[in-house]
Amino acid sequence: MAAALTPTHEDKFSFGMWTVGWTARDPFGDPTRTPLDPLEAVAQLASLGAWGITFHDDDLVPFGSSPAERDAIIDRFKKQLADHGMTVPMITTNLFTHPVFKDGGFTSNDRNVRRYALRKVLRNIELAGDLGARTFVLWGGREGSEYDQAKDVQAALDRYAEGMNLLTEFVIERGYDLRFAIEPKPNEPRGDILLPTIGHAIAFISRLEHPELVGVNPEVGHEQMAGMNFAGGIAQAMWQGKLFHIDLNGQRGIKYDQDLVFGHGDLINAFSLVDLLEFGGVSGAPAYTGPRHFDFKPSRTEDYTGVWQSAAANMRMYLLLKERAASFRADPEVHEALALARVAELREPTLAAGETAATLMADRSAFEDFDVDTAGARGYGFVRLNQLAIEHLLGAR
Ligand code: GLT
Ligand code: MN
Ligand code: MN
Repeated sequence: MAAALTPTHEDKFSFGMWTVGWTARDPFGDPTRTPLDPLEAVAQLASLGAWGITFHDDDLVPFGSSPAERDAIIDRFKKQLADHGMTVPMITTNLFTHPVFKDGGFTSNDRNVRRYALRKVLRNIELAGDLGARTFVLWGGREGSEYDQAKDVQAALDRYAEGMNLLTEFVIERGYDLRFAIEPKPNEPRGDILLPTIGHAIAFISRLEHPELVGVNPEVGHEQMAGMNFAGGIAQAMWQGKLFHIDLNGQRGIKYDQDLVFGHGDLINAFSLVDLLEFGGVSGAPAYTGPRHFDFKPSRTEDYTGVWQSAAANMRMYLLLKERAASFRADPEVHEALALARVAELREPTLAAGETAATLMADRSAFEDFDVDTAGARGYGFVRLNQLAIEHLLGAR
């Protein structure tokens, strides 16, 4: 395998324990795989070249374990991490599996459930602090409803914000170096989920007491389920300074959440995404330096050989796309097409330094003397640029 396609710790590839550990139960069928020991997940992912593993509280410590059992499990897990040189960059809490959360956690209509959910998260934040995780993800899959009359959405947002404010206060008090990342999703398992897209989540965050501690963890498939352009959404999250974490996977159009291997869905958008993450910063530097986290589900057809092949495929897809994006960026014909398309010109402020509405109104060249017919007739060459991108993606150049 070419060196550039072999995952290393510099690539910061991480996987949810629930991804490789998914036993493939779906709404129509029983599991097709036996449960995976978390220690085995660490060993296998490490051997494939992954850098980190992430988990929900209940993925590691079965729901309802005694405090002594919990401590023993965590100790064994820490030793396994150390033995395999693996890190835990992110932790999250399961507020969706147990029936108690059927109407949500932070936004359940039942106040006692909301208090229980907050306690469950606080306990898990202590574990995150203990393991040195830097990001705490909150995916509110059950925060929502099926029926408009059943949920007072404005009250639910109040309770969501109340919960987030408590969590940020707690992290500040304890002095943890931990930030929160809200993961949007439009629907599934609820009919409609609160904070359905990146934009909704960012708008919500702006109303919190400590917005600086809260960002987003967008997932490829979740935006694409809603017909959104994922690379475009990520660019806005970056522009807002809110891309705290990312869930990479694949989705083929507007349908149920497929959680395919990264790049096995909309490949062109995956190419644009990797190009943005790796080369979209200042002078072609990476625009994002956090974990490249895979949140996929090995298909139900796969046995454990297929599970590990799928895990490896995520990292290889990312590295292949990175290599293809580098080749696109290095091509002189691409530079020429970018120049003709005036892509860089958009970086130039529309107004000159110190210009005001009055000086713009006095500038005849901007309006009275501006030749709109010539400007309107001129082509931008965007199709040629896109063709060049796809030729690089296909390895044709
Ligand atoms: C769940 C969901 C994912 C979230 C995980 C974090 S759990 O599998 O489908 O998108 O990222 O809670
Ligand atoms: Mn998903
Ligand atoms: Mn996810």
